[in-house]
Amino acid sequence: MEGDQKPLALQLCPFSPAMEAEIGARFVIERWFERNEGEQADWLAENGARVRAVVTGGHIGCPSPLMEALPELAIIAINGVGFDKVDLTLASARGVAVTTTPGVLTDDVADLAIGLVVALLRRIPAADVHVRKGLWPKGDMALARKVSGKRFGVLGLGQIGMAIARRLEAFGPVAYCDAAPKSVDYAYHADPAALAAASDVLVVACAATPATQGLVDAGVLEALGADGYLVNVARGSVIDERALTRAVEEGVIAGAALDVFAREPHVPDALIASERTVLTPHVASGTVETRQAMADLVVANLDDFLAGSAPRTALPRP
Ligand code: 8YV
Repeated sequence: MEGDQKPLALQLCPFSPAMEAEIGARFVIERWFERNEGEQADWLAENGARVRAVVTGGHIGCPSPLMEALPELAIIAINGVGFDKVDLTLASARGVAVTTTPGVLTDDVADLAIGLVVALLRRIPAADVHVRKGLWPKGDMALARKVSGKRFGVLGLGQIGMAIARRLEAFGPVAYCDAAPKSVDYAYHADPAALAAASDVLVVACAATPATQGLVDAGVLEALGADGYLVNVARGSVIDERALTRAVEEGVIAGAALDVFAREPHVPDALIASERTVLTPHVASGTVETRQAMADLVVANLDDFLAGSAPRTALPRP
């Protein structure tokens, strides 16, 4: 296709060069994230009516005012599984298909969750610093906590939660909390605080929805207790971050390992300063292999759209 015959797409965040090349072979790309607000407004006034696709990350989504400013928008292709930053009702009303990349990142997110559990309890980042900073010859570091034999709680037993639970079985008994019991052998708790009270390590793996907003609150953290650990690979919005920060500072819980935050890329200073935390910058799906698989699925959905078919992993309309 020649440049000016290709449809126009807005790219809302950076992707790998290979993914950008694939999208660029199919669309004229507007690199939206590189423009300031004034430039965006000018560009929209001139070109907004020609935009057919938005390509974005799960952590970015598509702001509703932007969706509303694109009358010919037909598809929002998310490079991720989270769709909490897209108003699906608005998209549906506007006839916009919203696609995600389910399945292909499940293993990576579950693997990172296990890595965070072990890193947190065994204090692997602190141990690394102990060696690197030359502290070892001066003395041993403080003892860590044992992982095997701990009781694990998984908050949200969807595809990712289940993959985490399966891996955790190798370490100790697993229980879970979800909207309703599932046909699994793990102990079920209807209430997050009850799950926290029955867990040494609580792993948050639920989707961010209005129902899960702030689900892990001060009460859940108190129930987890001074010997309890929290791990979050879901979304920052599922946890009351102020309550968590306080709980970490005051020793209400033993520690937290977090890949996601309420206002990324901002991380509260107190969480950064604390020795009770292990922090990663939203990298659960961030491997070469998985990002390639995600890119392939994004492009396959765009190809479906361009061919006039239903995109293969479009979300159901609400
Ligand atoms: C990605 C994610 O970090 O799947 C999601 O919803 O948040 C992550 O996999 C992000 O979407 C990459 O674009």
